[in-house]
Amino acid sequence: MAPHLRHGISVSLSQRRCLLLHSLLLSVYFLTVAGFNLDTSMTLTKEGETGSFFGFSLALHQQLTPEPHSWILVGAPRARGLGMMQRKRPGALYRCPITGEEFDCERVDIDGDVNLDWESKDNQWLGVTVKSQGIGGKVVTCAHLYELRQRVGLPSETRDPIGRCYVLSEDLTERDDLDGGEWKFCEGRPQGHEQFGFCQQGLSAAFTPDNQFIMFGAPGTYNWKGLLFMASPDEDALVYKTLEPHSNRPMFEDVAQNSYLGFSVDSAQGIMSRGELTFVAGAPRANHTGAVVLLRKDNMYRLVPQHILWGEELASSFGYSVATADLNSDGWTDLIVGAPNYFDRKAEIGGAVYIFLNPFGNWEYAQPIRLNGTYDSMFGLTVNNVGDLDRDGYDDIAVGAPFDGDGKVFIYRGLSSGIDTKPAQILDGVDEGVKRFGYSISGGLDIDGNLYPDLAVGSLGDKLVLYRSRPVIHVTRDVSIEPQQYIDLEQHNCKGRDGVCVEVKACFTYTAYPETYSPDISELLYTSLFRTSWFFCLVICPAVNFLREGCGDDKICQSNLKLTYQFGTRPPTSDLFTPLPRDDEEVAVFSLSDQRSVVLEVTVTNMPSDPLSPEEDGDDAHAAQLLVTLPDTLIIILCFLFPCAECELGNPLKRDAILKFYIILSTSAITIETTELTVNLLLATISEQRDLATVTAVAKIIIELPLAVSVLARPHQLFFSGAVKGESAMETLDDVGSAVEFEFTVTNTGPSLQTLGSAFLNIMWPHELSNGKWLLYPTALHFHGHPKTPCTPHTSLNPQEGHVMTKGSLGRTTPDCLLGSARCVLFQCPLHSFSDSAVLKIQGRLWNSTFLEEFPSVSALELLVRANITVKSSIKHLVLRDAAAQIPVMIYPEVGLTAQYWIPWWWILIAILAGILVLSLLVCILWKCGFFRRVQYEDKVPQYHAVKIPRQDRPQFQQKAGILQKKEWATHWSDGSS
Ligand SMILES: [Ca+2]
Ligand SMILES: [Ca+2]
Ligand SMILES: [Ca+2]
Repeated sequence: MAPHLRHGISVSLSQRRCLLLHSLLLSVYFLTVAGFNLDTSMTLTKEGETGSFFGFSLALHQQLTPEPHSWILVGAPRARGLGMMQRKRPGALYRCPITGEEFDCERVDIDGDVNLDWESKDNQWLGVTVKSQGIGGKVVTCAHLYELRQRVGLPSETRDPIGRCYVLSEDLTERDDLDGGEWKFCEGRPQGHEQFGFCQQGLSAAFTPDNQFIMFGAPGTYNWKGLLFMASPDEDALVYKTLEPHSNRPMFEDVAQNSYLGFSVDSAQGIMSRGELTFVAGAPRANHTGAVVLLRKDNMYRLVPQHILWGEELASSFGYSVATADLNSDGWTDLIVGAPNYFDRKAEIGGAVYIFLNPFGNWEYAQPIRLNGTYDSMFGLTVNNVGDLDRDGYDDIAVGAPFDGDGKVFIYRGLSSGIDTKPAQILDGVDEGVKRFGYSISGGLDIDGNLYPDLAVGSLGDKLVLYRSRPVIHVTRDVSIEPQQYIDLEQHNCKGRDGVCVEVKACFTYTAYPETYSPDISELLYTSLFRTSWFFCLVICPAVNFLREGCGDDKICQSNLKLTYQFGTRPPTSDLFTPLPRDDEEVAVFSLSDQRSVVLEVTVTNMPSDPLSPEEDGDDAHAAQLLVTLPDTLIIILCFLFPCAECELGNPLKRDAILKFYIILSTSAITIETTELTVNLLLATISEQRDLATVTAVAKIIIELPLAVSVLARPHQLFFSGAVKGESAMETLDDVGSAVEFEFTVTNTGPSLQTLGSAFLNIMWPHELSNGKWLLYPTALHFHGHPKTPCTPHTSLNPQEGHVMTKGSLGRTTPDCLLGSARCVLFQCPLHSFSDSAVLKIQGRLWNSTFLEEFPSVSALELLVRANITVKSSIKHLVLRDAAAQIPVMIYPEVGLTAQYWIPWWWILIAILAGILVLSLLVCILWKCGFFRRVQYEDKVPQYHAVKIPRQDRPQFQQKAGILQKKEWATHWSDGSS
């Protein structure tokens, strides 16, 4: 038989060999995947005062000055007070050294005294939050129930739990002016629960990774809508905050009242885009399911929502905790959201954590992975990025479930594919004798100097446990089988005996961190495995079985895979696919303005090519695959139907199958130079089909620059008056005429374009009449753009302050540059890469004398100033949208000026008499023609009767919030009966 038996094969290995190989791979597998490296045998435990909630919050911290020292900072929000506050419970912050002692934590000396005339610190929960900025950085701790008191002792006494925070320098002292407890944003603002009275600032707090800001959650603000404040730890009065209720929201609403926005906070770069910092705030009661709001700061000191992730189940408290980590190490930060009250009685789930792998900033396509906790465990009460525990290059996370038994902490490992949903390690409170273990977690900092980050876990049982990480070696295996795909039964290749042999090669490599680390592995079973490069070959003789179903009577699988595609768009929330329009050459055209994705619809069929003889081909396609190759400018966000990495279409893809699926591609990497989208698609199968070749899906790109220009003139009415003045007589600008300022604003509504060097803002400035007399005299030009490339020409402007340029000669015309009756000077300003807007201001003067001389008898003149954007570019696929604007300026003579040009009285008399004569003639002619005879309408023509409704019977207009709510049809209402 010919050696082209290409069928799906299943190889059954001989029993003994199989076991050997299997046990070998299993041992390697264990070494590779088990994130086992938190040492549970040598933990450190610290204990605080009973009932103080010591360990409610904690933070690993390292100071560098005055001497290096590592600490575990611990919040104890129910700790008893000292001095004046004995018998009260104001809470406290503790610092614990890294020692084997259990009771050596000391109280940090802050918040010592209280003034009962205007504040109350009993039950203020100092230590509800504690965060460290990192090695040598600052520390923040808060008391979210700190109260302001007013009118103390009076019946009208008020108490407002505004909350406050303390910022401390690295050694936990107050070193500069901004250190200390004056971080009270809600003090001095309007009080009451509908305003800032119940702010509860500091229920959450976080430093931003760029060290520029501290974020404070204040979930009680605005009737528990919640608010996020952000301020600089080094600069006073730089406060950003989320939107106020009812303020104008150009993008979209954030959350409603009772949402608790700011219950949890975090921030990171690479969430919405690579370079930009995005702020993350949990709102666990938003819309009753909970939400997480992604925000950016704008230039008006606001934190503006960019995207909202909603919870999926009622009352699940989605957003109770949030964390950011790059789990798959792709440079895009992923989100981890806890929903500790998620509940499913049937499935016995109590608490969930959602892992959102970042879809390259296209959050509308985010599809979370849900990790479930056990019944009533409150799994997800806290979620934390604990750094790369095993130093494999992927961030790892820890999830607390304080009511799972005595409390547990689950460690999950990041992977190139996202996350390993099986916990790599489970830390159990039972092992440490701690109850409600896992209420707080802090990690990411190497406390013992072995270059592996360590982990501290707090509890509600006044105890905490520090786990140290052990070094890890990573073993990778590479198993290959020869021959790879096809086994030729004719080739009896076993040495020394009959039969077909398959050769299996397995190579093992280990890496260790740090590189100098030399693990002692002599005790391991397969000692020879652990050399940096080692491989062995195992030769086995299998029995080979062929699958022959679905291949017709000839037992040869001849498939007929065909592929068609079309580009289109598809909203994230619906299945509606809209193909892209096509140009004259039938090529799809993708107009890129603000869309973030494009969809490729692929249809694969496996039909007989000739329906009359179906046995010839169209057999099952075994191991059918689609190989997708993309240029650098495209990134796959999501594939429907199959996992993107493998593109398995089925094994086999059956006869008569029709498979339709969608590949969603991110456009974020498309640049101005990209002219077309090309995606190479190649079908593959091990069945017999010779005509499979790469299909290139192509679409043209037209880039629409979403630039807009708008013009504003101040004032938009100008007047001329006075007497004609010779040019030589003018000395100051006031002699020229009225001042006017034009403001041209260029906005870019789309994403920031990096290569905009060839675009220009052009202003057509009507500076003179065609006879050369001055019209609008430019005096100054200010452009907020690139400082090194100024606008051109600058010589047209007033050359010397206080002096005026001169013109001559005479004529009479209407001023418009496009009609040729006026001449314009072209001001051109280069637009460099900018993200929001660029503003050009030109000040000018009306040349009074020209208007007096040339337009003495007009009542109004219109002068047009035009602006547009042009692109000097060889790029043909660039289109400008809304890129032109013009503004008319009305010019009037000052009152009294036109009066001097009077008309003789007899002109008027003659005109009136002539008018009466013409009217009489007209009436006479119409009468003769029967125009005034009444027309008789048919009865069936509907008649309209106007009935006057008495005033008291008319519908009354409602006065709502100061705005008159008019019915649509009542535009103008004049009433004779009032
Ligand atoms: Ca990522
Ligand atoms: Ca890791
Ligand atoms: Ca360590």
